[in-house]
Amino acid sequence: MRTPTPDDRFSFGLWTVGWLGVDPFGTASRPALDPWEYAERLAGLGAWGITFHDNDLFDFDADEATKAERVERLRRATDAAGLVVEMVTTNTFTHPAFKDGGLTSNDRGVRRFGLRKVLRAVDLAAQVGASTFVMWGGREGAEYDSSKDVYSAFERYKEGLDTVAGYIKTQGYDLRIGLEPKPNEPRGDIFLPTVGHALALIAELEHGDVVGLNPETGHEQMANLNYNHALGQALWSGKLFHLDLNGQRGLKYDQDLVFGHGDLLSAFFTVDLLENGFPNHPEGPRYAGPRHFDYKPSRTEHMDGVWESARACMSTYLMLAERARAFRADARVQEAMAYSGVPDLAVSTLDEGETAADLLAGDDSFDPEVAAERDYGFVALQQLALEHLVG
Ligand code: GLT
Ligand code: MN
Ligand code: MN
Ligand code: MN
Repeated sequence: MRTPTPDDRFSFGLWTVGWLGVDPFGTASRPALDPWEYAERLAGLGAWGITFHDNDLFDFDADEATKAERVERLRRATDAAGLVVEMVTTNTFTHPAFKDGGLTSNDRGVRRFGLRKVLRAVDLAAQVGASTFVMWGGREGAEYDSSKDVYSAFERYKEGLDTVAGYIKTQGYDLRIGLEPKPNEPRGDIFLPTVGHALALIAELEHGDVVGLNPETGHEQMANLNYNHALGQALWSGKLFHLDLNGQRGLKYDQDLVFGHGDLLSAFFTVDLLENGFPNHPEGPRYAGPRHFDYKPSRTEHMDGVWESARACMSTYLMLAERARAFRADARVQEAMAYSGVPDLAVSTLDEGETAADLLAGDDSFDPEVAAERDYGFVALQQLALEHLVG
């Protein structure tokens, strides 16, 4: 398999390779490096970009001078390594002040503090040239139904998002917000549990035009949902601004495995969609953003394993991309798709100008008994995908 290059536009959160293995049951299993050291190593592996939270770079209580010094230090390292900082986000989940949320905490003081922290991170994102600002509301939620007025929570969520999106516009920043859904963890239930919920909130925003999605593989799968349908609907809505690729096996805690180490067949179709577009609409809408990984190198691995896992994310993606291209180019696949009626779904159901009344008045020579006998051949088509995947 070829080595990744910046043209592949792979990017990593600094918190991914930088995860020390701290979990609810154990302390760190690896030493900490400085942010610029992670960045340099990622560049050496062929990554194109990095992403970070404000507090991946400087401590929660850092003074202005320290912040500026560390931002400058990272900037020198990324410039020297030819890395792009493509996305920045805010940590509104680690500090216990955020235990009931940042933008939707019952405590108004916390909400004002949280919003200020987000706005400062937006400035930082613009300063380092990021094009996406992710908002993962991991603490926006509840454990107990008695504890939240959900109407008020959505009023405050909307108010917060519109304040941030409006600020981006007023400042003239070339930034778009990517909301990241997740059903639970760390809260018992998180608001915006799925891509669909986030799309519905965006539709209510005043500045929704600059707000879209950052869907994560494992987060949709934790909700027992189909990640590729989530990506597809976000694309169809013009809202797939960014993504977090990783692996998850079933309904359990957020595993954040290496991309492909969860549901491999689903990962194949994720890459197929990203690389080849919709089968009936290869011209678009297409996802043109970074191939961004948000995973955790398992706690059992030391530093070699960290770099190995980052390499694995990229090489799995490249292998799947090659196989997905071969899948689409295979004449047997095109035939199977035609037999399955995949292209026919692109044809509008009504004739041009035809109304519901026309349809009702029209001929009803259609025989449902004949349609009932149709064979769709979906299994054969799927097996061709599997052949390409493992062949
Ligand atoms: C956190 C979370 C991720 C989000 C990050 C952005 S932070 O690690 O689990 O899924 O993408 O805030
Ligand atoms: Mn996750
Ligand atoms: Mn995560
Ligand atoms: Mn994520």
